[in-house]
Amino acid sequence: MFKRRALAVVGVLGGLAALLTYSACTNKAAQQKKVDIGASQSIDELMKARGLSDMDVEAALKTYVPSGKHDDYMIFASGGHSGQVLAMGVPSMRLLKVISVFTPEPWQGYGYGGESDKVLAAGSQGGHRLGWADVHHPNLSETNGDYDGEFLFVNDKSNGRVAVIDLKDFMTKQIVPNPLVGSDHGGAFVDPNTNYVIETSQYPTPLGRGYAPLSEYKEKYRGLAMFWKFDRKKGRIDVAASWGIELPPYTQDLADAGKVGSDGWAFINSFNTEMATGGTLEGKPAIESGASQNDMDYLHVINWKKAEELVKAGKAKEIKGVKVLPIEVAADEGVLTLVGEPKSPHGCDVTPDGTGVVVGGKLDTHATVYEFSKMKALIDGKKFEGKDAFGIPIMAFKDAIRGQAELGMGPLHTVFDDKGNAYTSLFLESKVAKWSLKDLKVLEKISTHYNIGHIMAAEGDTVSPDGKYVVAMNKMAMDRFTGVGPLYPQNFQLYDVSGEPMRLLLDAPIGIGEPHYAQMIKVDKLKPAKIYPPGTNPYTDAKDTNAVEGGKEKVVRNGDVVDVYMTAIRSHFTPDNLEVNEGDTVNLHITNLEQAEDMTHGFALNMYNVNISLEPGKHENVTFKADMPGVFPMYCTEFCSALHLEMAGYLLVKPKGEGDADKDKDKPKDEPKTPAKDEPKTPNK
Ligand code: K7E
Ligand code: CUA
Repeated sequence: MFKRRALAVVGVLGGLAALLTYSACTNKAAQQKKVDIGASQSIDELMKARGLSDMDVEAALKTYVPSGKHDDYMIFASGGHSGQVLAMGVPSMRLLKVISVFTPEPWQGYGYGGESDKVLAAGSQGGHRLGWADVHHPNLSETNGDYDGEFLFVNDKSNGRVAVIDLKDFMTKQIVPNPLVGSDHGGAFVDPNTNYVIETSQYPTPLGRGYAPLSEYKEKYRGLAMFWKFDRKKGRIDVAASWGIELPPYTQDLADAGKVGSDGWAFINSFNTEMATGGTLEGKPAIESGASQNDMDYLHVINWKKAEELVKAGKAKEIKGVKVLPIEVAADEGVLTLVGEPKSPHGCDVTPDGTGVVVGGKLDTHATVYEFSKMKALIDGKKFEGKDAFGIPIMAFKDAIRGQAELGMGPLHTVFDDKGNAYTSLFLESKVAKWSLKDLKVLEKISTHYNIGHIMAAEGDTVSPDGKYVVAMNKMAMDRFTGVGPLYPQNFQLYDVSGEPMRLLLDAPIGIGEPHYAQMIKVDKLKPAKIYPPGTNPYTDAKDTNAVEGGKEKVVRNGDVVDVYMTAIRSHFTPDNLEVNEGDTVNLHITNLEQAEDMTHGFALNMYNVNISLEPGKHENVTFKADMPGVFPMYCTEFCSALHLEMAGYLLVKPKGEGDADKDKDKPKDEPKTPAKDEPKTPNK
């Protein structure tokens, strides 16, 4: 025990280990008592006092990142129903930022009167402004199959949307609602050069979201694989250049893009090929049992490069303005082919070398590894065992696979390391299974606490995974934490997979939920900005046309529209007092003149629901209708200086009939004021 610990310590913190002068073969207790760590307690005494084992101390040494030191990796994790994305450091598992994506977030001034309102509004579906999202799968942009640290894409399962986050400033720049589907799941996944952000539907609905009774499910309901064209230069999805492939009304699930030799292909697992629609009140089986009748569902194998050509050649039909390749065309042209998947498939992960596709099975004990070259040969040679009800060719299962790995109960998702190993989450067994891609044999298993869903590894789904760390994203936490009521914390568990056996290092409850997928990137690939160039509008990535320079502040009135050109700098706004008339439309153009790191000012206007964040150099445009007369303090919401509390001013909204705010300025000071009630009501100009 002692020897192992000493070695681990040397490995992790060589310097400290040397200082502690551990030795593998001496009398431990006597030696260690001498180790003074500066707080009058030896490590042994500390361990005893805190009830820590050797393994606990090893885990602590492997994850502790001293103040001022930075983590090696960053996790981008789905925030689940919160609609946000979490950025966390590894190995410390410290939460660095909750990136606001689909849901308003006050600290970042996201959705409270500024430019971000337009991003959120663009994410409306069917004219409804949506107040939440169910984020499932964050995906980093890739170049040649490796994370490049430039962009992050996430999907909203509940409302069928995809968002683009720019990692220059960790801000959401675009939300694209899919006008065709009722929900999505597979995606957002990118191809190895991020030509496309791929989004695939989950629960089938009529494409375009029209009405059709459930009795016409087979005829009218459909799935969709959407290929959102990504314009990397602009950093936005080019909606007009995007297109889709119509899919049968099976419930498409996870998806992944091919890489290396399988680049140009995409794979989607599915369930409910029975096309069950429930009807529990009428005594029909629930979808859960209706969808579990067949022994096999279908992996969808898609040649998207070919689909792209066919769309360009005019073979698509338009639904709600989106070009969609019909099932018949996709089936006939070899764009869409099916192959069986055992027992309630879940997960769909392409191996780092692009030769295999790993699919789990929630009610199975195996993960199936499909061999891309075999499937390609079957498709090219048109060797099929039949067609489904929609005329889509089906490959024989046994001819399409490399083999099956017997892993344990309920394998879901799989990630990879740098040594040819795969790590699969076992939901029912609450374990991670490490297995070899070479012979599909299990090497070891380790417990999670509990009911692991997704799993992530350092650079784990790139062409060159790093190994080192694996994180389990658990569905339950049970006995892990101090109670916070019946809704338990969501828990990430960090594992060291650099050697054998795997080691549990740390629990990280995240405060929001329920997260699904995450990706982990080496931090040296990220190049986030520290400040914005003066007057930058982050939503155009350019200097705003209304950007304000110091000394050029002004108020311009045009009828009942008031434009305020304002600056913020420690510790005042200029102008700091505004007077408008009830009913005026007020446009605030605020530039933060600071160019010093971390000198963010906030701008809050109470009662008007205005709250924005002004990072150094940032410009914001806020519009509101001054429909509430009265006096409204406006102030800076970031503690920016010793005189931060003094960074304040007033908005005065003069009630209708009390005279014009501008007109009053010209009146001689000594003119007696007429009480409002005596004045004739005149509309504001
Ligand atoms: Cu398995 Cu939406 Cu990726 Cu959750 S899904 S776990
Ligand atoms: Cu600016 Cu507080």
